[in-house]
Amino acid sequence: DPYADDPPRHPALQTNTLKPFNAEPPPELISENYLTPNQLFFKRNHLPVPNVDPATYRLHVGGPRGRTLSLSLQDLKKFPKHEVTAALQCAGNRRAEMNSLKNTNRLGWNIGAISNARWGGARLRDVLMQAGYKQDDEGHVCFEGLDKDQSGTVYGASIPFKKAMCLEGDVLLAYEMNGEELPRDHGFPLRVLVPGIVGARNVKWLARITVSPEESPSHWQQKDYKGFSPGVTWDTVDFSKAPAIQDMPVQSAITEPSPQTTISPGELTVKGYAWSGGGRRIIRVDVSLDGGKSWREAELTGERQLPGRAWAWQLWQLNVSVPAGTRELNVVCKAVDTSYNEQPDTVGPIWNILGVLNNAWHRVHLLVAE
Ligand code: MTE
Ligand code: MO
Repeated sequence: DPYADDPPRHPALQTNTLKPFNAEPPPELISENYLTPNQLFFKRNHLPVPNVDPATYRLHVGGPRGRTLSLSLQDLKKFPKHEVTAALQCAGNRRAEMNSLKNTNRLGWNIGAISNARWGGARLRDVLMQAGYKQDDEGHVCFEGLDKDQSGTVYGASIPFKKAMCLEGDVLLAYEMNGEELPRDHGFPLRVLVPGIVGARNVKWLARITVSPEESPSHWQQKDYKGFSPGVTWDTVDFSKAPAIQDMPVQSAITEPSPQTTISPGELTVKGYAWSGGGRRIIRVDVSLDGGKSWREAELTGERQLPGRAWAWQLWQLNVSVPAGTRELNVVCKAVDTSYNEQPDTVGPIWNILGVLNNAWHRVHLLVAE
C-alpha cells in the first residue's frame, strides 16, 4: 500500500477520499479561527505523502545558461524570511453543488476546500535571482513535487515568471505554517505558496524549479484545472483552448448555521468567509434571509492588507432577529471585491465538466420552529 506511510490526521476532518487523502474541516469549524489551525486546514493530495529526510533534502533550481543551484533547508533559511497571511483555495471548492446539478464524478467538496494561514519562508524571487535570473526575464516558473504515482510521474504545475519575480507578488518557498514547521500533509519540508492563485499551483514537497518559455507540461497544468463553457462535454473538450486557472474569482460562503437546521425565532447569528483572487480585497458581503429579495451588509473581520495584496480571507457575521411566526429562512450570501466583481446567482450558467470555479451565491435553507 503506497499510502501506508501517510501521516495521522485530525478526526474532525470530513474525508472525501482516504487514498489519496482529501479532507476538509466541517462548516461550523471553518469560521472559528481567522488563521485555520494546521490540523484543520483542508488537505488536497493527488498522490501518497512523501516522507522526506530534512537533513538530506535538496531543492534543485535550474538557472540560465545551464547553471544550477542545489539548496539545503539550511541554505533556504539563510535567505531573508518573509511572512504572508494568505488563503489557499482548491479550484474544486464547492463542487458538491455542481455535482448535485449534474454529476462531474470528481471530488464532491463542500464549502471547506479553502483555509487561511500565516506562511513563512524565503521569497521565490530571491532564490531565482541567486540562480541568475533578472527582473525582466520572461516565461513560466515550473515546479515539481517529490510525490509520484506508480509510473514515476510527479506532481507539477507552473506560474507566470512575472508573478514569481514581482516584489508585490509575495510568492514564497514556505517552510513554516502558522509559526510551526510545515506539516507533512502540507508539503514538508518546503512548498510553493502563491498568494491569490488557485491551490493547484502551490506545489508541495518541492523538489525542482525550472524556468521555461512554456507552461509546465504536467497533466495538472495541461489537462486539468481549466474552465469550460457549460455546454462542453468530454467528447468535445479541447484542453488547448482554455488557459490554466491562475487568479481565482470572488468567493464567499455561509459557515453557520448549517443547512436544514431548525432554529428558534429571536436572535440569530449568520457567519461565513469571503475571499477573492489576485490580491483583490473584499469590500462588502451582502446577506439575504429571503432568497435574495432583500439584503443586508455583514460585518467583516480580518487583517487589514495592502491594496492589491489582500491575500487573506475575511470572516464575516450578521446578527438578525427572526420574527415570531417565521416558518423558514432562505439565507444567501454574496461578496464583492475591489474590482466590483460579484458572484453569479446560480450554479447552472457556470457548471463545467471539471466542476471547478463554483462561486455562485451560497444558499442555506433553515427551518424555524416556535
Ligand atoms: N503539490 C503536490 N506536490 N501534490 C499535490 O497533490 N495538490 C495541489 C496543491 N499542491 C498537490 C500539490 C492542490 S490541487 C491543492 S488545492 C493544494 O496543493 C492543496 O494544498 P493543501 O493540501 O496544503 O491544502
Ligand atoms: Mo486543488
